[in-house]
Amino acid sequence: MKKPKRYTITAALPYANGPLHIGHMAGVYIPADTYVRFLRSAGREVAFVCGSDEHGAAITLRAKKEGRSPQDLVDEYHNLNERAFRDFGIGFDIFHRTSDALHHATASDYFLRLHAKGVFEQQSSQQYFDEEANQFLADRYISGTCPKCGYENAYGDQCENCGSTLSPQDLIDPKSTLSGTAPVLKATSHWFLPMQRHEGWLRAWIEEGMLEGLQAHDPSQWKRQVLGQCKSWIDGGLQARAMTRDLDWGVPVPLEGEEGKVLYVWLDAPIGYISATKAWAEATGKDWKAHWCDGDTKLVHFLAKDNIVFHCIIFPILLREHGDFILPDNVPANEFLNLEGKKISTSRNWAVWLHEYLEDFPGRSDELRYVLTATAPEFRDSEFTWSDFQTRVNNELVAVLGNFVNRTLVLTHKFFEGKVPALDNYSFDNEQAARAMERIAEFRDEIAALIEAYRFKEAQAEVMRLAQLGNRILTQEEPWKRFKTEPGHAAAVLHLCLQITANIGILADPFLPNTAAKIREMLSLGEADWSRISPELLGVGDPVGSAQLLFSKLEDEEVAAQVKKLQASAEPQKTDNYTPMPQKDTISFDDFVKMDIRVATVVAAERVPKTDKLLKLELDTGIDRRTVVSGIAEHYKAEDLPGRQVCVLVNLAPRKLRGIESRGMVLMAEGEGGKLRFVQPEAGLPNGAEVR
Ligand code: B3M
Ligand code: ZN
Repeated sequence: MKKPKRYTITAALPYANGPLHIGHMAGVYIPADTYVRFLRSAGREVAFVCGSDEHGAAITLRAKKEGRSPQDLVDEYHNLNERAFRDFGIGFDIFHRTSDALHHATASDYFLRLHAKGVFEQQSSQQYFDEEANQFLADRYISGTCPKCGYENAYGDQCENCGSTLSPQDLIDPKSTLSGTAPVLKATSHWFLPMQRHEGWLRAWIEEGMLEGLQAHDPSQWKRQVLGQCKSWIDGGLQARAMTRDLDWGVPVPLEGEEGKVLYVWLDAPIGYISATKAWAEATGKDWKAHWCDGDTKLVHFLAKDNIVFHCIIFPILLREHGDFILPDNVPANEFLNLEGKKISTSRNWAVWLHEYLEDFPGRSDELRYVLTATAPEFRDSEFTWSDFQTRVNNELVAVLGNFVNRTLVLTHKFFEGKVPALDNYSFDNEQAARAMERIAEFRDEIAALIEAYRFKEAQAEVMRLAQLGNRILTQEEPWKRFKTEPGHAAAVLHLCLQITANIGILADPFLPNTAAKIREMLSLGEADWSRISPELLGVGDPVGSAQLLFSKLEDEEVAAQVKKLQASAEPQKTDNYTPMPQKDTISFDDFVKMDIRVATVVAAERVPKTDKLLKLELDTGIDRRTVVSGIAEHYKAEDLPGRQVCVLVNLAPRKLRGIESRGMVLMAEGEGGKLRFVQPEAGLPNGAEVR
């Protein structure tokens, strides 16, 4: 693949109806910023664009609830989030907004161009209508039970719990979020994008990277979970999707007779990347078209897994139908970050808000960057806990990186008047020290390759390995002890450690920009420039500044205060009218281990005739295929179960139920009102995995 002339990097536009939290940062914005910082330090031409996503039903909903206009709501959160991003150091070239007139014009023109080309089909459809509120309900105005995971507060377009992309009519027991009543289906007409027409080229583009017979990108560089989600969406059969909505807030449909309708938020929001680039180009004299229409531009979308389909299927169709635009080279989506054992939830106030972190820990944004990169959900959901945060800050940043840099500079002032000493042709005692000089180039190439592959967690770990190598050399060579008898040795060791420190001042820049800048300032190195990385980065006699403290330890009280604050602010989960069963008699461990519980996948499911409660499930237990009869028909639709992973007690004696031999029991949890929910692994596991 030839080297791109320029880069357009987008980060998912955060909805302007709430503050940013660490899940957003770990999932989207830190990875994007890390990648862009690397590109810039490597001298590449980059446009890094983002902005507030200010339309969509969720925003009008919240505005209604708070008795204020949508514009007033988005103004508050656009300003809050823009400030938080800036204070945290996310280096967008522009943080635009979709309520801006330039965006409205760009999105309207875009729609008109597609409409003129006959891309859309006008279809009347049955849309949910709230008779009490007397209005049609867009996806986010409808909540109900997710058919995939049973989560009761799923939205009509997405499930916050399992990340599935839904349509309103998938929901079980749909309710209007305006009036709480069950909505009725009513005819309305909208402009649909017939996505099914695009299956052929989409499949070739996603699975082989081929577009019009040319290799457009390398799918082996795409994350498996991204390819997997796209493939299952395409295999599931692409449907026509409404690209307009009955709403009074958004980009009005620019056609006669369509008053009261706006562009679907997932049509207008991605176009927000283009309007943001236009606004940036206008302000800087750059050429926005080069960044969106030139095949020598590499376009990369950073986002989290619940936005994959919109950026890998819907937006590429819109880009291709328009005809002027390039398609993304990669969409390295992250999974979700959980917090202290639970899903982060804005509605339940279970989150660490970015602006509050910055207030509570001024000047310590690098510490959060570091830990959120070290624990990033790059390939599976991951976990943030305050105790792990403290451990990593104290045992890695303070004890390794901070300690190494501090000792190196202090010893240079103590023994060599604060100047880089000569590296005589001294042979070091240990091979690591001798090899360290040539290994600096290896670290550079390894870290660059990992960043280019969007594997930021591993890339950052490599930077820390270099600091650990430096620490080990100091500890093993003990220059402070041998200075008197072997000044040449001490000079060589400190020369080497200063070169390592200087190179870390560049290598760490994508991950720890403030820390890296402090190191470069202490060594008068100027801006981070990847091409300058070398074992001779510093010259003999160069001045070495006095050691600045890079990190300070996190105290137990600081962390305890955060955990207390989190628990105090969290909304109690709606279990107030639920009284759990009393605990059963104590059993021995031996009793427990007699049970053999395995992870299994539902292969098929059907109602047991003439019963209300029974479903007949066909399970792949990893050991075998077997039938289990389960009393869940009042809680799940059979057709929604194939593909779901469940936990099964496999060594339960077989029983005949309505003439069917049932071999095992699917584990269910019973909630308030006797509601049954599957007990399932929190992420995919092989069938047969033992539960213990
Ligand atoms: N506003 C973010 C979300 O789904 C959504 C991204 C739009 S990027 C064009 O939370
Ligand atoms: Zn779900």
